[in-house]
Amino acid sequence: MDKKTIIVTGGAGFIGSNFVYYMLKKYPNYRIVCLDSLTYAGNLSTLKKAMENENFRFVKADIRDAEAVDNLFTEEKPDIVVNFAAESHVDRSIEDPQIFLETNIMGPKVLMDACLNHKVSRYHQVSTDEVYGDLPLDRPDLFFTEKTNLHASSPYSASKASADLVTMAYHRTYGLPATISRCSNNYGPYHFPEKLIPLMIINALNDKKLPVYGDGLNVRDWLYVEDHCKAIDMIIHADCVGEVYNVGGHNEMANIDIVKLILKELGKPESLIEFVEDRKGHDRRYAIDPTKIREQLGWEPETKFENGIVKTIKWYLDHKDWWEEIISGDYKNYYKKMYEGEA
Ligand code: NAD
Ligand code: TDX
Repeated sequence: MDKKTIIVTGGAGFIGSNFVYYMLKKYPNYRIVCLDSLTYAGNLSTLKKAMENENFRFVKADIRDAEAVDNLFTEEKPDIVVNFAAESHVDRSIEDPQIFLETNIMGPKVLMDACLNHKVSRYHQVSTDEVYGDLPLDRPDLFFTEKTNLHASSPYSASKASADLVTMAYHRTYGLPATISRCSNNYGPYHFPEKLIPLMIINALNDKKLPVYGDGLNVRDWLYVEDHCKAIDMIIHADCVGEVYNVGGHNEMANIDIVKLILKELGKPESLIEFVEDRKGHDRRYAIDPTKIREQLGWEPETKFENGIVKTIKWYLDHKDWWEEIISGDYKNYYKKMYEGEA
């Protein structure tokens, strides 16, 4: 395999860091450069092992900072740029959309300008199934395909849908060699504790209440994070400029069932479950049709949910230092405001 340099933005976050490790392992001759501004969601400790690899470089910078981005592109001459950097939590976007619009729309614009200026051969925008809005619970026959209209519900998903439109506009107008992937909900190691699965694992371990929104029947389509990394790897190496790929493994589950499963695995009582006020505009069901990526690129998910969730719970049991440091910091204030009604 030719030597390539890949800039991975947002590589100190959940999926980006998993992607960094996936690529360093799979392509020992690639140079992987992580650009991340280390927001509350970015963690340098997550990249500790990567730092020991001479093919890896970490650069602290903001994707909205055109000068910093341009300088990095001049230094590194990347072949490929994969953009994971984003504000990613729906609840935070409902509290305050501003930073979501700035980071998730203007950030990709800055990166794409740099890709054009430096003739980068691929820009990959990591998007989400949330750009399609939601599906009703009583129509299990319906799935999101790449042709489904964009119909975002939250400020977060609207910002991601906007970035998708801008990416496709750059492809058509300026010939940017771009691709987009729209993946379903990921789970696995290094998932930030504000998200459903890690939040429930950590609260259960601490014998704290497990806050389930609304009736708990909202459905998400869960994919083990490594399977998402594999899909992106396949896309960026395929001859498929201008294409959008949905990524998902047909693993739909109601939130309440996930929460009960976690409690069972940890031997904790269901009395810890607390139904709380619903999320505003809460999407009912997400479900991805992955036919296109399967047929065109041969992608298949490898990890079944029943194995992936056990592996994930074990990871959180084995990596208490990682999450204890997070929940004892600024995150504590977010938690109090979000779940305990404190200003
Ligand atoms: P995350 O919140 O865990 O990580 C985001 C990372 O981006 C952090 O390291 C943060 O420091 C960095 N970042 C934020 N703003 C930045 C900026 N302005 N400049 C540079 N770095 C910045 O997010 P995640 O869950 O890993 O999601 C990664 C990407 O995948 C996002 O684009 C998200 O929309 C998409 N996605 C996530 C999921 C999911 O289930 N988590 C599913 C589909 C798609
Ligand atoms: O405390 C909670 N209680 C609860 O019932 C939290 C945090 C969530 N939920 C529900 C809301 C959702 O129906 O669980 C479901 C999953 O919630 P999140 O983990 O916040 O994920 P979601 O809103 O589905 O969005 C995620 O998947 C798509 C990621 O955060 C996005 O970045 C990605 O694009």
